Amino acid sequence: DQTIYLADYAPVPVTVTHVDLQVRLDPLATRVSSRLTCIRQGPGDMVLNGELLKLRAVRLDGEELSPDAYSLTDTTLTILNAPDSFLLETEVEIAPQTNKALSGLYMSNGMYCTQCEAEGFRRITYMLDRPDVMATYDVQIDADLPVMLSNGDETAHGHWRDPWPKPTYLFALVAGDLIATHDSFTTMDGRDVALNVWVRPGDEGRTAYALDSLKRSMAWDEKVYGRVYDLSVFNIVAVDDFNMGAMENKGLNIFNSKYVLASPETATDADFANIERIVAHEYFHNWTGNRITCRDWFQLCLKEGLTVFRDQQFSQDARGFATQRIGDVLNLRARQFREDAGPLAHPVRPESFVEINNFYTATIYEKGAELIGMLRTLVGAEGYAAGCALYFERHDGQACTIEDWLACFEAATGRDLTQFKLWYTQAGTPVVKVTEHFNDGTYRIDLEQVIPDTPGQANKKPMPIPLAFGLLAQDGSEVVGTQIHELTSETDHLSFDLDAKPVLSILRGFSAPVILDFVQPDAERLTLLAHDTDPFNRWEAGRALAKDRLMRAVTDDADFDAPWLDAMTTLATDTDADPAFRALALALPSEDDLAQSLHNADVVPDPDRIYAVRRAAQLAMAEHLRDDLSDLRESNATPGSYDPKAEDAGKRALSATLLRLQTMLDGGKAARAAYDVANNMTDRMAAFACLLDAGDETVAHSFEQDWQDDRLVMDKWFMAQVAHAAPRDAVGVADRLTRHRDFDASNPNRFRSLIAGLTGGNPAGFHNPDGTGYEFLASWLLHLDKSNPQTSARLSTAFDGWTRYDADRQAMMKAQLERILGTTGLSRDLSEMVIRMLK
Ligand code: HT7
Ligand code: ZN
Repeated sequence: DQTIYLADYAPVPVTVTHVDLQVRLDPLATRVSSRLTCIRQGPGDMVLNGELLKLRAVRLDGEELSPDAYSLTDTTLTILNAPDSFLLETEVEIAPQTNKALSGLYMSNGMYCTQCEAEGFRRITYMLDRPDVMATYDVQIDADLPVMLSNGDETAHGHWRDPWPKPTYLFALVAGDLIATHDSFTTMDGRDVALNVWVRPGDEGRTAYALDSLKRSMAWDEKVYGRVYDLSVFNIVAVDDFNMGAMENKGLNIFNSKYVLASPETATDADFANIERIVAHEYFHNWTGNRITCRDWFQLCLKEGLTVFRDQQFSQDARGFATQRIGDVLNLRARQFREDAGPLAHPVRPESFVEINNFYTATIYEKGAELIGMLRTLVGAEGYAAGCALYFERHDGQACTIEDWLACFEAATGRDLTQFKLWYTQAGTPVVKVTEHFNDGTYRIDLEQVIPDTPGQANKKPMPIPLAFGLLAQDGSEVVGTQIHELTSETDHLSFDLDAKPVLSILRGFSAPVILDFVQPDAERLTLLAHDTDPFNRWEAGRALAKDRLMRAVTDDADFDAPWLDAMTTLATDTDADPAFRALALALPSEDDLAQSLHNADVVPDPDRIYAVRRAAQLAMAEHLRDDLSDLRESNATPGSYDPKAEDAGKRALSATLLRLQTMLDGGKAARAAYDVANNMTDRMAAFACLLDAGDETVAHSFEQDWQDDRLVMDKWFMAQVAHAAPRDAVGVADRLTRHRDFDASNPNRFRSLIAGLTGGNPAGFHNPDGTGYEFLASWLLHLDKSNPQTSARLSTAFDGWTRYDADRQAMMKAQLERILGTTGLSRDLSEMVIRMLK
């Protein structure tokens, strides 16, 4: 059994305090010479990690080690009977060019780069590759290359010194023919920091937004958290072949080029927003993750949940609270609620894992962030600031646990957080049932919390749930402003003396990551939609109305009623409201959201029916708005040159929503006109998607002619064609595109675009009743698993909802999961995922 348990944590008997590395770069025979300063802390042998390394020499205090003084396996080098303090030297050889897993040292477009989180450093040299071993580093890169970067400050060309002790996972090295855009930032204590964004020659015209986002992040972290940058240089490098979004290596962040490069012609508003958010996220890790890191990988949410919370706060300040919060909640529900409801559910702090790379999940990140938000609500903004200040002071330079984090808030606020800790240990999304009673001037709300069983966990304890709520009169005026009620027991109630039954606005701002079970009359939801002072709940009321209608259309063939369509029209035409908000309010729940909601209501979801009903709802909306659509789009135009600012992005989002409705009516006429005049990628992609939806047979070809030399734009092309194919054609389109000359499965962005275009972008296509979608996915996962298990395992989660569906689909998905599991040579990554999904 390869399972690793939190309960088995033990500190290392011998630690490393300094790492001296010399790296002689060569595509097939890179030489890594390492000198580790080692100090004994307790009894036991020193077991170093190492994978795919050719060991050429091992010396202790300058003496070649005799074969009986150490032992070697495929994954370890054990130094037997090590002294109390010593210098351990090893020389190894590695082949970065053949590394297609993109973990350790690898090559991308002729450039050398590294990815060490979580356990990539062991593919570079022998080391204690775990986060509680923190060391300073001296790195010398030997190669005839113009740019050679590592962590810390440069002392000579290719020589780097990082004075801040760090775990191996934050090590980075980059070398190649790169070009930088430079800027600088003066810290609040008056130090100048050089800022560089390094890209492939030719891409330097697309770095301005990333640099600007970096400077704004640095200023924000000083102002809001009092965190100041601590080196004289901050480097960002854009890499085309990258498994995830970006990596917070100390002073040398490495990014997927998709989250650095942007120009109006090539990047959409969503791309700009992602760049801003991810640049901020990685920068914020400098304190929450790097200066204070995790004791072990079970504590991953300590850095990730907190840093996501911080990047969400930053984006709210940059882009507006309401729209950012709605977007974050949509993302949480789509990814984390789905995960929490299926076979892959796990606590925010898991207790065991086989492959840590499988735990970079929405639960650790996004639910982890919600826990920080709830903690802030419970202790108040001042208590939160005091707890954070104590955390930074008490734990700087340490590798910590969730207990350390919570203890700071207990000490700073005097609040007992024992029950709150259950949020970290119990998986599953709590359901809060709300019932109302009004009698003789007394208004009463009954509350009940139910936490569902999840794999390996049953009979859970009640958790503290902060419920922000307010009360409105039936005319929409507010009678009770926002209050926080802490639901700490299984059942509870609230009472108010009132003359008339109010309209309840509960879970304002989405104050806790729970599912509300609250049947509220349509009239009250319409009141909330029109008048609630809490913008999140205004949106939520509209969402609930839409979802009810779509669900009833699926189950009972119900019509889309005039009062609802009138409300949607009012929203669309309300020029006083923020366009971004109107776009969000007009968007219908996704097909996957509806499938999960139907499943929760004990209805077996039919993907084809859901697809058809959503389109029918759009058509009904379009017909209701028919006379206004063109004028509305015109009044939300953003003439002049493109500006990525939130205000303009909101108008473009609304305009795209309206164009989709127009396309339902005119078969693509307006979209064709919009496509032809588009001067930016946001408008172009919106029109392109509409044209594909309308079955236009020429636009894909002309788009390709225009953009075939731009790899990031071509990712969009691959994805959109699959996502917007008619469901019955989607697998065929995806299959055809895998034979396109530009399809390269070894590039994760390209692979993900095509596969996720089907599994996430076209659910009715993926769930084609003939099972070809399942077979297609399984075959490609098996193909990729041979070279890049991390990405293959990540994309396998498309199967995690398999038990929701009808018996035929279940059988076909199960058969594919079993086919994968029965394949010899399967990676630990993919096999763990499939085993968990089949349990
Ligand atoms: N801390 C990083 C997570 C990560 C990662 C990034 C790129 C490639 C592989 C990776 N494995 C883990 C990114 C972050 O959360 O900021
Ligand atoms: Zn992170």
